[in-house]
Amino acid sequence: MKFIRWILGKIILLLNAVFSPRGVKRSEEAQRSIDDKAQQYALYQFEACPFCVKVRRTMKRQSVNIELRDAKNDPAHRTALEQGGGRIKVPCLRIEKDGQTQWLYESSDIIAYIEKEFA
Ligand SMILES: N[C@@H](CCC(=O)N[C@@H](CS)C(=O)NCC(=O)O)C(=O)O
Repeated sequence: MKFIRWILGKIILLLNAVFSPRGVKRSEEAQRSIDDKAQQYALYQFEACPFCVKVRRTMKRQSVNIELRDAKNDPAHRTALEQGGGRIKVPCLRIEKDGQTQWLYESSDIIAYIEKEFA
């Protein structure tokens, strides 16, 4: 079972690399402003999780460079996700806004959020 999951993960990563979406092109200034805004966010994720791949593809499409935090292999990020968000489930978007921290789970909610904030 673990081996099948590993193989599936590799296939997902390969397909994602081959069919990588194109990012939207902005002026340098507009992209700088998006990059500044993206610093308020961090995406807790597993590299080969299909739901995380879906979110990363949206980020790529929107040319949004949100920091990725590996919650599978990095114990500090894993603990931060568990303590801050309340559970180990990925993807989870950490949002730091107006001095408040919010943890958004569910890939479809994260995608809708990114599209609304950055499109
Ligand atoms: N409905 C969720 C499903 C997310 C999900 O099942 N994520 C798996 C990884 S692919 C997970 O976090 N499992 C917990 C674990 O493996 O510890 C979504 O769309 O975000």
